[in-house]
Amino acid sequence: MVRQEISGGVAVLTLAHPPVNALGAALRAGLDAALAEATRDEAVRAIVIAAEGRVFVAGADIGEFGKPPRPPMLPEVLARIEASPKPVVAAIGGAALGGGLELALACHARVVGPGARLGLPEIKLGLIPGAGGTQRLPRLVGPEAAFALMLGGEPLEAGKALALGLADALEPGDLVAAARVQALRLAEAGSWSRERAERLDPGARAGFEAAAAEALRRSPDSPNVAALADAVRAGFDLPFGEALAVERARFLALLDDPRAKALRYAFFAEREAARVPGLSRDTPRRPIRKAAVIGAGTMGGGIAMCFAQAGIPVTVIEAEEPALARGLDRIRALYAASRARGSLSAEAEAERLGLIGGAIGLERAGEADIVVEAAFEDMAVKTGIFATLDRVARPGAILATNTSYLDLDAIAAATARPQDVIGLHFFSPANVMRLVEVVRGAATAPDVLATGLDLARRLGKLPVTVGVCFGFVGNRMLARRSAAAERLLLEGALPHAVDAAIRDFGFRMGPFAMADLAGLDIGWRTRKATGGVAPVADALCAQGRFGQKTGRGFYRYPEGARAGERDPEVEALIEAESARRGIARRAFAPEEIVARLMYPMVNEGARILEEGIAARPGDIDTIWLNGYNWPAWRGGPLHWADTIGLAAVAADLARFADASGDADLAPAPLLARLAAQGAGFASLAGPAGPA
Ligand code: 3H9
Repeated sequence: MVRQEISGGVAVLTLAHPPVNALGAALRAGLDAALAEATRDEAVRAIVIAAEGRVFVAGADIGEFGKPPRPPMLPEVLARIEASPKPVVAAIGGAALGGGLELALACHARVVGPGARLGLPEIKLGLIPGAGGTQRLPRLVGPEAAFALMLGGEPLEAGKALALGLADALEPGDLVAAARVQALRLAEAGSWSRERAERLDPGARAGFEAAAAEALRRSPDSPNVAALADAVRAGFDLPFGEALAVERARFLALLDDPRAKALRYAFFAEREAARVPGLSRDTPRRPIRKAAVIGAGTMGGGIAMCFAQAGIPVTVIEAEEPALARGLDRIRALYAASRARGSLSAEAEAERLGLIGGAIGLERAGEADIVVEAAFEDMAVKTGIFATLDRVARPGAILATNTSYLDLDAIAAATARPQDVIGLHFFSPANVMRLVEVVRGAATAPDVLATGLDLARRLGKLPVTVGVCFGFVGNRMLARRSAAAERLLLEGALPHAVDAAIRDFGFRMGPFAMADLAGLDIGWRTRKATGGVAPVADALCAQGRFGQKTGRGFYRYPEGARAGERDPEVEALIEAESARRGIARRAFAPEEIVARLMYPMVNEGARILEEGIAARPGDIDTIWLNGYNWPAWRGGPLHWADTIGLAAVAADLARFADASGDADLAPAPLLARLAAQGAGFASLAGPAGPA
């Protein structure tokens, strides 16, 4: 696990623990032993710690968290490195994250390669650095810069790390050779063991405190932001060793916080979602060199931008010139806005625009290796397009649809090559949202699915494989929430109260504000096509209230208003609708609103699992976390339901079903079974990592 090579007075210790050199117990022990040996060996004057593989060290082994501790603990190993009688230099070629960077910080110098990325991302796992990061980083780069890095959690690239003083040298060539030279230089100068400041510089305190106050103002309820500020503050108030103890205590306390557990669950669920039943590394892939997108609307344009960003030439195809011109103009405007904001350079903008072409007529899709249809959401329109694509697309091309509700198998049946048809359900705005539901049809060939997944990753997306059903995973569950929200309106809640309860739950927006933003006409059209009913939303649409774009929806949006305002007309309409149906209105507490909206979604998730539409609970949670802004620290709807207890969820659902007469609300068989066993969704084949 740790290779040791000694030559020219330098011991190079190479960490070799694939895939990411996570610092599990065995690697910690191996490193500790190798260090002790190198320290004893008189032929060794200096030590280099290097690593095999793309990643230097991804941090502590997250899978060990929550299990009984296995010595040696990382802080002890790092203390021994720091106190080493021989200088230790880290040679960092790839990512050094969390405990990986803390390891490098305990070394006496850091030499990085151009591909190095240095960061302390613990905050994203609901934690703070727990192996000296909150003390060693501020002493190296200053408390304010260190606090900003730990608060953001984003890694620095090599050049920036060098500029900040986090890295001592940037070596584009032989990294280990450069680290050896550096280590010998330190040994000769005898200056590696220079005194570490016992306390942080009091002159830097005001700047740090201002940044800490701002962070707490922005995240008043995040336990780890407060803990991070306290740990850094301890560096001003206490000697190094005592400040380390403060950090460690805060880190260990956070490990048990349910919010941190949910974030760890999500980390592993996301990675588990990459494992798709029936596929393997050996499944062949089809080459994707050119793409075509059918439809220059918001969705089609966003998808085309994803291809351009990945360097894949893409042709946007429309039926008529004005629609194409409008679509291409919209893309240009989005890029111009990014450039104005400073998030896109003029060169990158020109490069991307150079990759996006426009064309009229489906025949122009003939050269593409993949065609993504993003036309109007209507079965006849889609089958018409696919029948034509069948004629014009080159043999072996992947034919993808961006449908969000329609039956992929019916669309595939319009072609003579259903094995080449797949769903790529992007979320809006497609160039921003990370999630893609990759829909596997009954006939989709394994190499087509594998290529679709790879392509989504190439586009910077997070693909999750789903099966065919109305709305797939995300929208099918969302439909339950929308129906429940409508029902609540009729029973006595008002839009602003429902939205407030859902925001307090952790969503950035409530369902009604969200519907106003998306446009109420979208759901209206779908309901008309599918026989769905939403009494309040339908009545609003009948009055031309389509949401923000018409200035009126569930809320009203006076000229210049940033958020919607309560609208007495809407509230009167809702009350009239209740009266018409003979429903006695009553008040709802926020907890009841949450249960009424979320439990039916959880129930639908159970049905989705039972039908095999999603392979595992973690896939469903990954979809909700990345496509619907489910609050990350609640770990996704099914993980959240587990934290409540499925027996309680099932009992409430049974009550809702009785009270409403809606049999769909009764606990799904899988949910009822798990509840009866006292088990949770986690007991099903779930994410590999522990919670
Ligand atoms: C920490 O360090 C706390 C300390 O302050 C205090 C300690 C006392 N542990 O992401 P990938 C697995 S907290 C265990 O697909 P990539 C991952 O599950 C930690 N496993 O690769 C996957 O397994 P599988 C702070 C880990 O190339 C495989 O490695 N560190 C860990 O897209 C490949 O992962 C972080 O938060 C881990 N730490 O990205 C960094 N990391 O193949 C977390 C990865 O079985 N890691 N695995 O599904 C990352 O951000 C990315 O993995 C990385 C590589 C950028 C490194």
